[in-house]
Amino acid sequence: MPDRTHAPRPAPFFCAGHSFLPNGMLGVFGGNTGGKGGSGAKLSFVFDPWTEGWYRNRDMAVGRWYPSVVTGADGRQIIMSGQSERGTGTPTPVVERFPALGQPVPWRPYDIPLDVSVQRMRSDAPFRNDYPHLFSLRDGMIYGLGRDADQQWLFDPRAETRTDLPRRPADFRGYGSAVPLPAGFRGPDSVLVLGGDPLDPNTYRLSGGAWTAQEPRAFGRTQDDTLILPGGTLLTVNGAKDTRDYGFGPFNPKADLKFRQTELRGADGRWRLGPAQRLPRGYHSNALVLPDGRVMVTGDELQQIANDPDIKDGMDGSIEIYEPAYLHRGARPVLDRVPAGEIAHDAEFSVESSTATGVRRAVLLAPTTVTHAVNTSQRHLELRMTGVRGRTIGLRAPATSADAPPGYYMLFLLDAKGVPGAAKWVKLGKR
Ligand SMILES: [Cu+2]
Repeated sequence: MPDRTHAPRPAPFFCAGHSFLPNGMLGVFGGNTGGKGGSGAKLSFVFDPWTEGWYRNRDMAVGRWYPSVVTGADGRQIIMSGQSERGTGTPTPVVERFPALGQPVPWRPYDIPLDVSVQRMRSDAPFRNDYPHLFSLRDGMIYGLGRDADQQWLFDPRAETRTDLPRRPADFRGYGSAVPLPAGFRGPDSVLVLGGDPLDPNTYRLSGGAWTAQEPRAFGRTQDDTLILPGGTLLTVNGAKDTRDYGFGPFNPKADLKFRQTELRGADGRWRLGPAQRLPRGYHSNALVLPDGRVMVTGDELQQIANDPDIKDGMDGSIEIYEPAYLHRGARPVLDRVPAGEIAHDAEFSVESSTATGVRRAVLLAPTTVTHAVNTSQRHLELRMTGVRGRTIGLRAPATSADAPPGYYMLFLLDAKGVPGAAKWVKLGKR
């Protein structure tokens, strides 16, 4: 493992699927046991970010290499797709849930799931291609958006049924990003699908059961990551022409500039170019928003093969930090204190800020865990401000767990210029 201890790699969870649990831990499912072009592992793990420890749970019914996982409104995880234990070319239609109904949802950081079982669900998800985009939207339904245009499905996690969504306008999308669009005080009710085709710069929105073409980005690309920033702007980083190809042929580490080019989507839905990344990052790249408002960009294979002089150590070398323009517009709002305990949905609560009078917006941003451009957990919600008294700002939590699944969120305060301060973590959902 590329960690401080250099302990032996405990399990082959290479290219697994993951999302967060209400207790702040990460559920990680699947992997690759090797052979047969990639045999799916049945592994089920939980990662504890406080101790950086791993806990093993009972195996899934099927192996999964390249699965997707999403956390639903009840805090349980739904696991779909992935190449089965029989090897590449055998994506599993089996849908499983963690923890199984009847077992408690891990709620607090000391609730460590150990030896907990998954449960097969009655509905199947016969995706022809792995790593579908999965989202739990404000209606509590799970949206399964396959890479194939004709495999767009709606799953009811309670009734355990699957129904068809309309065919997506664009054809096959491989390793493009998708984002649940911010929807103000409510949870998201639409998804923007981007990337996945180097020849198609368009973006496509699924909303109200219908697809519409939206503003294009400047370039088509695959392997991109699109993040929601604290103010609701979208940021695309990373990208390639194809797996291990930045535009000048397979395994050529030279990159067409456009694959290093970041892009930003403002409130008007229009895209504009941001700065170029120092290095191109495509297959197995990664990106996330840090609590201080910066963006961390990392991962990739090809440029590291070419540029990492220590490649023999087997570690992915570099991290780039992007500082969005809002970090360079002068003083930032200060968030001094947030509730230490759990915040119930729809409850009023207060935070303390020494810059309270300048605060115009308060926002929850879910942490993200992304791989292969699949990011099921990011979510952006505005919090209603109920009043400011001195340093105290009254806020109201999102109405339901369908709007915002239980768990940890970054709480950002923003000023009139849209500048966010550094976030503090809050725990949403009260037992
Ligand atoms: Cu992979």
